[in-house]
Amino acid sequence: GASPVLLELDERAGVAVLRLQQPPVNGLSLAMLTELCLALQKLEDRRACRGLVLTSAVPGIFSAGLDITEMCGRSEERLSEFWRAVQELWILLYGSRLATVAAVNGSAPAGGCLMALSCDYRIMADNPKYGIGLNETRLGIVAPFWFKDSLLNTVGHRATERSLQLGLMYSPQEALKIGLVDEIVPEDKIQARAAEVVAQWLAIPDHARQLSKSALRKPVLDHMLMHREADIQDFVRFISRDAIQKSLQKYMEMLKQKKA
Ligand code: CO8
Repeated sequence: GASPVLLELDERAGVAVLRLQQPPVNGLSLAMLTELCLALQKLEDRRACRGLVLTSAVPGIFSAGLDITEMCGRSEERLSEFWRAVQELWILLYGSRLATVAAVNGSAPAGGCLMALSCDYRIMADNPKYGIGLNETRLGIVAPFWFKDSLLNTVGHRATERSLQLGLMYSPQEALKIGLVDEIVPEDKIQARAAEVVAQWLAIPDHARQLSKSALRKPVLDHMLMHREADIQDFVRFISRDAIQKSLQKYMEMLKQKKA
């Protein structure tokens, strides 16, 4: 089928637009993660590219986060491979040399929210139907430490405590209020606004902006890199538990019923 990652580079502006296109909900399967990492690495290696807008080509959905079926009834080997790919996506995006802007033009639960949090700036479409947040506890699972750190370093300790324990999904207005997104704009203006913002960030000399970014993010990245293998083992052990498998199955059934 068509590629799940649409990539467009404006050489003159030095800005790439990456659109997620994996219907119905831009779920992050292993295949999708692999494509996404390849695209990001390609941009990272392209001297002509200095900025990135990350957005969705699926109406109403930024990304539903990790593809839950990747965590149901899989072998340990497959789960490890999947989790390594999730880590890789975060490492590339959180540590990118590019100025990155998330144009959140739809719902962004869990892994979707993490992708947005990994960017330098978040713009969300002002549609009260959309939600953003780390809702892991609602599935009976737990956001890993680097998901937690990404949120903590964006919204602070108190908001993170409530947010993670309750698995809160925020409307655009609420997300703006706690600083989970930086601005909200009418839905039809979001791509134009993202281009404006990325241009603002690119007006700063790259080396100075990059060193400032790295000063804030390197400790968080180093912490993950140091514990990467243990984090994979923890994930595999946790997700393989019977009780967790049951909980994920229940959540998937709830998603399907909601539809009927
Ligand atoms: N994975 C797999 N399938 C999904 C997912 C998903 N994350 N989300 C939705 N789907 C499926 C639905 O089951 C449905 O399938 P079908 O057509 O076969 O019935 C189809 O996609 C369309 O979904 P909806 O009908 O629900 O579409 P809507 O447009 O009404 O709603 C939403 C879209 C808002 C995205 C909604 O689908 C939703 O809330 N989905 C759940 C998202 C979610 O909770 N994601 C969490 C994933 S976990 C994660 O990312 C981090 C895990 C960290 C692991 C740590 C362990 C230690």
